[in-house]
Amino acid sequence: MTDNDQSRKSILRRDFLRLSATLAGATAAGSLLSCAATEPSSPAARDQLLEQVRSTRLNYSRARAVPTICFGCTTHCGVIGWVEDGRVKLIEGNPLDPNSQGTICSKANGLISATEYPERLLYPMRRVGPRGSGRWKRISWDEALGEIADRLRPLRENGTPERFVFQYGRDKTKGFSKRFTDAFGTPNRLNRRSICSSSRRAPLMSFYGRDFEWESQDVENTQYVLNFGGNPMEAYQGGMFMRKRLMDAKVDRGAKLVTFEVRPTATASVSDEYFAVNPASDGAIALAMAHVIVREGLEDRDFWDRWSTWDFAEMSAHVASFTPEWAESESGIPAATIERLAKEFGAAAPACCTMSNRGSAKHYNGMQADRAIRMLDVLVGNVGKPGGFCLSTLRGWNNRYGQDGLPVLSQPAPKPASPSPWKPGTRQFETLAPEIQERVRNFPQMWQDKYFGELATPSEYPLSWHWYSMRVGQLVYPYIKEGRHKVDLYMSYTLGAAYGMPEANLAREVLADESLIPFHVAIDINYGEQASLADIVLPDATALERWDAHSNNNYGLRPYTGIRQPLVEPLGEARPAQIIWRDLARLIGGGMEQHFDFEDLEDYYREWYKNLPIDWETFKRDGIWYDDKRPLDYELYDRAVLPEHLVGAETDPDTGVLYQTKGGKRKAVGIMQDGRAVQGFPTPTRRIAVYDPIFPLAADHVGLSLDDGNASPIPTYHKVPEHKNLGVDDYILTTFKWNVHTQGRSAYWKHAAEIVHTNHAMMAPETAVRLGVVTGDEIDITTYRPKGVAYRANESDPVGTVRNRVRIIPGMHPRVIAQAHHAGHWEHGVVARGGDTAPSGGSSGMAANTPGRDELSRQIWWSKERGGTGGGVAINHVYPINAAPLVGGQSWFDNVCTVSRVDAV
Ligand SMILES: Nc1nc2c(c(=O)[nH]1)N[C@H]1C(S)=C(S)[C@@H](COP(=O)(O)OP(=O)(O)OC[C@H]3O[C@@H](n4cnc5c(=O)[nH]c(N)nc54)[C@H](O)[C@@H]3O)O[C@H]1N2
Ligand SMILES: Nc1nc2c(c(=O)[nH]1)N[C@H]1C(S)=C(S)[C@@H](COP(=O)(O)OP(=O)(O)OC[C@H]3O[C@@H](n4cnc5c(=O)[nH]c(N)nc54)[C@H](O)[C@@H]3O)O[C@H]1N2
Ligand code: SF4
Ligand SMILES: [Mo]
Repeated sequence: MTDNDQSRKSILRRDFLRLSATLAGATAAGSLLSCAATEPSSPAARDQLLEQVRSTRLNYSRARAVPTICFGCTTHCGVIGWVEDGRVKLIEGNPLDPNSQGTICSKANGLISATEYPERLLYPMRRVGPRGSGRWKRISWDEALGEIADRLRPLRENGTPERFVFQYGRDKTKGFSKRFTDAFGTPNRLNRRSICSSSRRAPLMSFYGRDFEWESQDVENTQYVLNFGGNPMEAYQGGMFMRKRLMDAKVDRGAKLVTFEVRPTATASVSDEYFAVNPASDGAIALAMAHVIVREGLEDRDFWDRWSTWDFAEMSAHVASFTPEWAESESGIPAATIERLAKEFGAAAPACCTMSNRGSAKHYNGMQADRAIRMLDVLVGNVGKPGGFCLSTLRGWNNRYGQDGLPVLSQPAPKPASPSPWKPGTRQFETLAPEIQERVRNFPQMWQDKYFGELATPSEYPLSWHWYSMRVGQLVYPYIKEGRHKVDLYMSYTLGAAYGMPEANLAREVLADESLIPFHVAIDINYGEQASLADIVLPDATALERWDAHSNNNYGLRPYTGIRQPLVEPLGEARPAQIIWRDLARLIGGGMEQHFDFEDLEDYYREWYKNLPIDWETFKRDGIWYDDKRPLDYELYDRAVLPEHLVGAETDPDTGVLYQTKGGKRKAVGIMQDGRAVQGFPTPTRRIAVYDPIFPLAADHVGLSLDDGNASPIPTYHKVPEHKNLGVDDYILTTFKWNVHTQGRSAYWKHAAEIVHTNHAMMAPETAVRLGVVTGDEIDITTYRPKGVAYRANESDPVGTVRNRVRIIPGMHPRVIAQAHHAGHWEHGVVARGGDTAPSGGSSGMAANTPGRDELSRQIWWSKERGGTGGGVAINHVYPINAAPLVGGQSWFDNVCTVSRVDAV
């Protein structure tokens, strides 16, 4: 190819991208139009339709462009909202964002749908019927906050603040809610990271240290990507940041993408090679690749010896037994293929990287699978190299990983102190069950110092809170049911547990039980399944109406930050959650109020960002601050230790690790390499902990057999116990995310629901033949409770059955049945319910008289009433609670199921 050809190709590619960006925008705007485009049967309806079209059309010359940060999914792209006549009309990408580089996906405009949804929550509401009955009355903010404060105050005054339990899903207030729970004094800040990514993050934090809980592969410059079960073209935390970079790397630079999956995703479709693997076998493939790399001498020995904690000879002996032939028998991928791919990966080093996500990690053996995958990067020495597995300073601007001269950004003072750990002798400790007290007493000091009771720090899962507060969200409800923790007031925020947790029926049962949860406050923007089980519902301002601080790891490999700012005033009486907590703190009093001494959220965030090298107005105008003068974050580990960390530092003569003692605490700050004091990695050894003794240590303390793969200090493979003796009629039930939807919260975004509104059970053609079904047939899927897992909600077997329709997908693994998340709602309004005006699991009575709802119902052309599919089926009651040992990550993709055809009568 000539230079000319090359540049023409890039130009064509650029034009294509520009065109597709325009089309993406147009699709979003177009869908707004199409919301209105329904059967203009009468002249009046037609006029109304035209008016609606006119009012949604954006007049660029009159509109104001305001940058903010998208909240459409976990990726958090910088976006620009076009505001006209007090409404946001269109959302586009912000080209100043170094992560998203000006791109957005179709979900971004869902923020407008969420804001303008006719059935949106606009007023505080108090339950009037039994909990869950759907009977509500509108109340004033004073009444709502007054009642909540009156219930909370005595808990604090009586010294039992822990009976206030706060659980969040996507909290992007970045520490504001913690300010509230800390000031209150409760350690029970719970999340649901374990059902999301904890088993994916733990291996990273073990290898590289807590500051690198997420990587930033240099996809832009890579030559080769080995992807184990990530779906960046449709989902993925940071998928948007990879999408354009991956396509540029592939099209402009001929990079190769190889994907291991169980179904043909969009990522698989743009991959050069896609393999449907046996479920939960990714770790076997990775170890066999390590075997080939070592056997062929493709490793970067110098990098390994310098940076890994594991002796090369011992590692070689370990991987020797994981042959490609063995991996073929585990994974179904031919040995010759594994061998070829390993050699290609090794040959591309250091411009190569691994990628993985829930597909590899959310299994009983997933934590070790990800450790095996991560080891491949260390072996070929691509870590921190151009085109390699890079680590940017996550929350770089907080400067936790010692970058030189970065502005320090932090919450305004006075910040409240965090609650104290529950140690033997404290009142809280003495309330624990004797066997739990015993376990905690036996913990090493480092865990005793972090123990805050069974909800926040479940003692059976010490690694869930060892590196970072990941918690074990799916156990919160069963633990409350078991009486492990007494709750007086439960507050949920951005959380859809009643719909999206595994065994969501158990979550609902506990949420509905007033003896277990006497009072439930839900802070939400929409009346979903979670809010339907509350006593008071508080309407939050949407992401287009509020402030939030922003932080992400940086795929542009330079520190950056952004700001979420209000584009429009909150509708109705909605209020930003921060204002809700401020006002509650003032009402509760007792000193809490001193941490909430601000009138305006803008003042609060201005103070937070006061050390940015640009002024506040410029920051608001750009929406993003990016330090483009800095060297890229390559080989951070090789940078000199900061001078302030060298003061009084001592070197351990055996390991070369540099320690500094500050305030009586000894901390590793760097490592000597070739006579230089360099930073290394923020792990205790300042090296990459490919060998990490924390796993057997944790196992030992919770009584997990050291034969269990989860207990291994080195990356290993162990078969999922319940997959060992699969019968011929057993299948594996999996689940996934659609590109146009986001979790449980987008089903009512009409443009998204028009594209995808159901969730058929997907299966390979050969599976359908075995079962004697064709697309559209009904089947019953029954799941069974996994044997031998650390926690079992109860011993009953099976878990449940879901009736769904078949959709045949060529290219799927024949053992796998896959059902998408997002569909099957019975709340979140009439769009989410696929036109069903009579919800099955409780009633959203509050919405019955919402203006515009009838019109909205008429527009749902996919409703069952009109012969369509309706809104799909709720599936989460059949996914068993299945917390893998130590880290507690939910094994979403291991479920053994049987399938039977529902014969037509
Ligand atoms: N469009 C969209 N984007 C999102 C989200 C969303 O809801 N919608 N949610 C965000 C969130 S919270 C998350 S956690 C991320 C999730 O991002 P991803 O992890 O990339 O996506 P998932 O769909 O959760 O699961 C990944 C894939 O694992 C596959 N899989 C199942 N079992 C196996 C296996 O044994 N081996 C392999 N190799 N693959 C397997 C499934 O088929 C599925 O496609 O996406 C984020 N981005
Ligand atoms: N079957 C199946 N289940 C899954 C998954 C799967 O792939 N398949 N994925 C799992 C994963 S990875 C995750 S992360 C979880 C997600 O589970 P959840 O954290 O429960 O996330 P959502 O379902 O998005 O629900 C969040 C709630 O937040 C509300 N909300 C949205 N925006 C705002 C806002 O701006 N302010 C406030 N206050 N509330 C808001 C929504 O209305 C909704 O009620 O689901 C898990 N469940
Ligand atoms: S990927 Fe997520 S954050 Fe980015 S534009 Fe789409 S919805 Fe918004
Ligand atoms: Mo997630």
